[in-house]
Amino acid sequence: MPYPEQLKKLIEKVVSTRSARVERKKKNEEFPALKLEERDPVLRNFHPDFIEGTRREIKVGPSKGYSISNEMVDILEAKSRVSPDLVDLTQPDYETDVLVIGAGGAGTAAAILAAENGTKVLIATKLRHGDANTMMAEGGIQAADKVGKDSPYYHYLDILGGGHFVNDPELVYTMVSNAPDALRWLEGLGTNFSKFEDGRMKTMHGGGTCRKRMHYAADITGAEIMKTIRDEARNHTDMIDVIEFCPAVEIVLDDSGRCAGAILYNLETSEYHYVRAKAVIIATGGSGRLHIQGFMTTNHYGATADGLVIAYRAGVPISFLHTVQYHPTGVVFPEQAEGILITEKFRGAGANVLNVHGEQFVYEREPRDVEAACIIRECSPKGRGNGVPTPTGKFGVWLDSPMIDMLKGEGTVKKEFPGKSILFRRFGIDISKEPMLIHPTLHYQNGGLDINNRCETNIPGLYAAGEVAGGIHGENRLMGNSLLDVIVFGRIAGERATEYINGMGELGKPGLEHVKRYNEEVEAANIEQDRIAPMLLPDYSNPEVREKQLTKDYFGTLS
Ligand code: MEZ
Repeated sequence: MPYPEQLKKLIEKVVSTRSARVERKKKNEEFPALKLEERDPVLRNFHPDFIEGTRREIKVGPSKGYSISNEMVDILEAKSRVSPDLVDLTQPDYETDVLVIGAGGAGTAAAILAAENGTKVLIATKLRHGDANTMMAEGGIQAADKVGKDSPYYHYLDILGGGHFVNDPELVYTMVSNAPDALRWLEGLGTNFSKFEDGRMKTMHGGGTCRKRMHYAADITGAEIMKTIRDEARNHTDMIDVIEFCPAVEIVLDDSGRCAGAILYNLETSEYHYVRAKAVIIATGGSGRLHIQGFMTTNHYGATADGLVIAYRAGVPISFLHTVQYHPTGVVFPEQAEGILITEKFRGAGANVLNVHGEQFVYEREPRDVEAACIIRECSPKGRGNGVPTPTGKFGVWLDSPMIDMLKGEGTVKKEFPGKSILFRRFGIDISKEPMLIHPTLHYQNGGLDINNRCETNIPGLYAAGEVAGGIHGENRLMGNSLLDVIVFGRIAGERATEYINGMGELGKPGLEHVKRYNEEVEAANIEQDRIAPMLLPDYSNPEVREKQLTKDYFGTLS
């Protein structure tokens, strides 16, 4: 659907301020960024994490008493899909050395490294190999690889600053110091990064970065990386098997508390299978499909926190889940594309964010949480009330993509942003000529399972990597550090799991005693509910979910 007349009229205001804004940008006269002390009040008043009544303490499990989003508590306090006494674990349906649960970036990188180290791997995934948030990542992957101009040291400081200085320093150190190697590994496997004619990789700034270190493949970086590593994994036919449409629904532990595999649920046959494995790597990604606070999301349909639920039930503590990442720029019009990511790379390339009057109100490269809070403040009647009304009664602000061609030359938008150009063209909108209407969208689970820098959890033989793990990004992740996270920690998990199985001896008797205990704890806590988790897929036939998604007034929630 092209822009209707009332929006076209409002776009004229954007056009009227554009030339002056472009001239200022050419002279490096940037809109002032918020000072550190100015960020906090905006976050407290307008970031969804701070809305009262949206969190509660979890009453059961290893992190009992921790206050996180209601939607997350709902699934963590739910009961198992299986009746532990009825499951026969004497005859495994599959046997392997390492079971990798999840087939996005982290799981696939883990599988490749385990296989290269001589380990038999089974990847089990809920949907198809590559159906994951990695595939949908757009803007890039950070790595401080420009000797003399950048260093992992600056990368480290940026991550800590973006994460409000509460990140796990060991994890950050591990990620930034492995980043240049991770990038070389991807390139060596054939990832087609955008390059200059002389072969140097193109790089860009992201929000909160002090150096240009965002490497990218146009605006489809995640798809390019995922395609490359998926091909690589599938070429290890002798070492890696993949079973699709089989999500894991419980971890299995042996009688000495070590990980002994998992129970899978076959979505096609409705059967349960026991996979006996000497080690398990959880790489199930995030939780955007919980639609926390009714927010639209950038996430793929399988992002329902399954790995988090089963590892928590098995006894792995969680952290940093009290913060959630809302990507500042999700599509809010056309409605059919609601929630879809519009990469931060647009702002990295110079596109301003503008209110209904065509005025800039925020520096476009603030860290994500600050940028999102400023946009919500601009839209909210309790804030500045300068949002652009959409035909269905929502509000957004403009992302002025046509500026990019004026700054960097005609044709840049089409060349650098082919994914988004094609998407909007389907609706009759040319984003090199007209701005996009955006609003923050639920994007990333900042926290997750506790791991150390070897990707070990507190359960011997149980590893976690990627979005399911917490600590690396503190309370707010910066752009381009999630593709990096999945590759660095995926590779580490694969190597460490191999090391572990080589020295572990024989597995003991497998069981689901922990599930029984968890169910009893839920009952003893008088939690009134009949929820079952992992939820596996969001239920859009449920009016409660539909209502939240389609009709909830975010600004009402905020007030
Ligand atoms: O890391 C991300 O979330 C990312 C690169 C997103 C984007 O804006 O493109």
